[in-house]
Amino acid sequence: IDPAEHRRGAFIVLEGLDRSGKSTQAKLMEQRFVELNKPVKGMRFPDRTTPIGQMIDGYLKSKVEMEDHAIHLLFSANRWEAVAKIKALVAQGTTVIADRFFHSGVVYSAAKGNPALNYKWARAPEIGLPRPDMVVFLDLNPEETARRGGWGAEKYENGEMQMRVRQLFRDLGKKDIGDWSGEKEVIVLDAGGGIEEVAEAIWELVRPRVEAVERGERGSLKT
Ligand code: FDM
Ligand code: MG
Repeated sequence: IDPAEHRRGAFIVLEGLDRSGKSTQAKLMEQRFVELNKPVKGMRFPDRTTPIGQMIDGYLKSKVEMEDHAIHLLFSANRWEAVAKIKALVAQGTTVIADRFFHSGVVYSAAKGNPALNYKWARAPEIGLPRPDMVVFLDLNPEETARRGGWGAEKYENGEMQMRVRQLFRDLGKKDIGDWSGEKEVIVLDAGGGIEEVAEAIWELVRPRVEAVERGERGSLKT
């Protein structure tokens, strides 16, 4: 096999609290790929442009009410509807950088504290989605993110919820993905520094993983 012929792209996800700098960092990471002449595509979840995404948008803006399980499944469906695109991009050698993916889905729903919607239930509809090659959680104290111009008026943008979300992400930082590799579900990165400093720290984590994908060491995208 000629590895160059079979080279897939990587699938990298940035996670973080609202106002943690995720979107900024996703763009900066994208630029690095562009500068290196590596094909790259940025995506974000929820993708509010689809019909399902518009329902989610209405929920987040408190225009419509939705039962906790129902909105959870819509967030998940919003990922499932993007799977064919993600797979096609990665297969053609394009690296996909996603601003949130299924870890947000599981964590935000579990953080609501609804006893009928625990972590295990929340994880189930995400089974079979492409598993990112790396998930970096930009870790910041919610007091700090609140200072950054504060949160808007969207659902979940309150201190208590953000605290619980942060704790669940930090727990995932200690959890193995459950195969032989010993990889963690999430890599927790201190995002308290300046924009350039954080960008550099992210790149130090991501670059070797991308290079491993390029060398064919990580096989095909796992589920
Ligand atoms: N969110 C995001 C969820 O609750 N579940 C999900 O599956 C995803 C992808 O939606 F509070 C939450 C996280 C956040 C809100 O996200 C909107 P953005 O990144 O701020 O648009
Ligand atoms: Mg937000």
